[in-house]
Amino acid sequence: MKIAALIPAYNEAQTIAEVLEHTRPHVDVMLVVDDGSSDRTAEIAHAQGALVVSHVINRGLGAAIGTGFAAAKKMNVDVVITLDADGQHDANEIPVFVKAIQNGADMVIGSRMLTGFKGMPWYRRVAQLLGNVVTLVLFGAWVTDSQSGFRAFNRYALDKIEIKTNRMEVSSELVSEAKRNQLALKEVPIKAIYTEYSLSKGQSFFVGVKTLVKLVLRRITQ
Ligand SMILES: Nc1nc2c(ncn2[C@@H]2O[C@H](COP(=O)(O)OP(=O)(O)O)[C@@H](O)[C@H]2O)c(=O)[nH]1
Ligand SMILES: [Mg+2]
Repeated sequence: MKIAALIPAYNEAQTIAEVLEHTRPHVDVMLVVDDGSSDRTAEIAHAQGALVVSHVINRGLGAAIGTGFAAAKKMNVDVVITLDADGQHDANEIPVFVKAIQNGADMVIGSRMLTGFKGMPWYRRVAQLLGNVVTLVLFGAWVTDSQSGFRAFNRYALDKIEIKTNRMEVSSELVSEAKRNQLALKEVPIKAIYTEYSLSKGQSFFVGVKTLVKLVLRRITQ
């Protein structure tokens, strides 16, 4: 089974090397989609042995995941694991995702709620829960961590999922696509690591509101 890590990264030069070091032992291929970073993200990722695809301009998380899925399919990958480039995910948990796929899941979401939101600031918990409710109301699919970036997809899921959104809406869209395609969706508990760095760089309340509006538009026009 060929396993690829797909790491979307936007200006993560500070953390990408460490993320790749921890990811390397668990996968066959490391794919970094550098989304128009203006820092040394691409260069560092390349030096760490990752395959790097760069967007010329910043196109957003959804576009980056789309680029990564296309590359993974071309490389005939069996499983894609997405994880964040800012060090918020523990790559040592990758085998849990692979196991869930081996046990029959098409798509796996790492859920911070299943570990009791440990270490997650309260305002993030609220935003997180809101994301779940919005995903349920708009797309009729309930998951306990709709905004999680730690996920796994098998080849069947990669072939079925169509990503049409460009930015942070992609997290809810992936859940919606799982439902539309009747994918076997499983959740596994994950830790989330909140450092000062990741919190200062993370998405703001304003992005949350923008994402909500785009999701409503996506729902209306689909
Ligand atoms: N490709 C791409 N990735 C992004 C963008 N913004 C954030 N990311 C990546 O997506 C992941 C999660 O983003 P982050 O801002 O930490 O979201 P949060 O942790 O949910 O607040 C990180 O690996 C970021 O590097 C973007 O515009 N394009
Ligand atoms: Mg983050």
